[in-house]
Amino acid sequence: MERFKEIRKLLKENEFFIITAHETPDGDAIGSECAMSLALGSMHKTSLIINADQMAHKYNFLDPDNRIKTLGAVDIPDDIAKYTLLILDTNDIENIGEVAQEILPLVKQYFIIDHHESDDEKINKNLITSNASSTCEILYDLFSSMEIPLTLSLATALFVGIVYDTGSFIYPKTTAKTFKIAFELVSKGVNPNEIYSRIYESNSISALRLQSKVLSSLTLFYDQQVAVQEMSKEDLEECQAMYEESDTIINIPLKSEAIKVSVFFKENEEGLLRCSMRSKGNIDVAVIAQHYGGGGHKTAAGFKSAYPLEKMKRKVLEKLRIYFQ
Ligand SMILES: [Mn+2]
Repeated sequence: MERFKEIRKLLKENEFFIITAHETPDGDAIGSECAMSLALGSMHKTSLIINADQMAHKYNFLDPDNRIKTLGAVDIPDDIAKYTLLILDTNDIENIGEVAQEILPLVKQYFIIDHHESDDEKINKNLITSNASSTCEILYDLFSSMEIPLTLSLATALFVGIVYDTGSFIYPKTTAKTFKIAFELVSKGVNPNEIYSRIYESNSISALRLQSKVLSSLTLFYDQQVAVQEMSKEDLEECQAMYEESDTIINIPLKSEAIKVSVFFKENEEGLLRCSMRSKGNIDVAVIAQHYGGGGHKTAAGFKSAYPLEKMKRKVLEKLRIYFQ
C-alpha cells in the first residue's frame, strides 16, 4: 500500500530503533509499542522502548521481559546517533514529555505513527491516519502489508490497543474494519474476556479510592449537561494512587444521559495541571484543546493548563457556552 511506503522503507533500511509514545501511556500507546517492538524483533532489528512516564501495572502482562523502560531509569545508548525514534500514538512532540529533550535531539531521525488529528505537513511526512480507531489498527495494516507473522503476542498487543481506544468497540471511530481486524486477532488465539479482565478488572484498591474521591468533586453546569471533576496531587497522596490510575474516571459522568461533556482537571504528582475532555454527539472538544495548545479527537481531547485550576475552569466553561445557549 502506498501510504506505508515511507515507513516500510525506514523499517527495512535501519537497524536500531527507539520506540516511544505519549506521556501517561494508555492501552493503545503500550499495545502499539509492544507490537512494534515484536515486529522489529521478527525483522531481526534492535529496538528499545523508552517512555517519559511509567506505565500502569495492569499492562505488565504485555511486557513479560520488562522491555518497557522509563526515562531516568534506563541508560541511553552511547551510539544513540545510529537510532531512529518511532513516536507512536501522538503527533504532538510535546506529548512525549522529556523524551523530546533527552532523546529526540540525539537520534538519527524520527517518524510518527498516529491516529489523532493533525496538519497536512505532518500527515505527508509521517503515517497519520485520523480515521483509524487506534494506532494499533494502523499497525495491523502496516504489518499485514509487510507480511510480518502474526504471533499470539503480537496479536494480543494489537488487540489491547484496539479494545482500549474503542472503549471495547463502541467509540465513534469503531468501524466494520475494526471488527474485521479484531476477528483476525481473536482467530490467532487472543482471548477477549481475558483482555477485558486485564484492562478493566485489574485496578488497585487505591484506584477505587481515588475514583470515589474524584467523583465526590463532581459539579454540573449548563442545565446539568456539563460535568466537571477535579483531582489534586494531594488527592493522589491521600489515596496512595498513581496518576495513571485516574485515566478512566472521566468516562463515568457520560454514563448519564443528560451529560454531554465531561471535563476532568487533574494534577500529576508534580502538581502539573492537565485538562481532559470527553463529549457526545456534535460537541467538538478538540477545538478547545487546540486553542490551549493541546490536541486530540472531536470527542476526546486534552491539554496542559497554563493557568491555575479555577481560572482554567472558567475559561473552558466559557468556550463550551456556545453549545448550550
Ligand atoms: Mn490511541
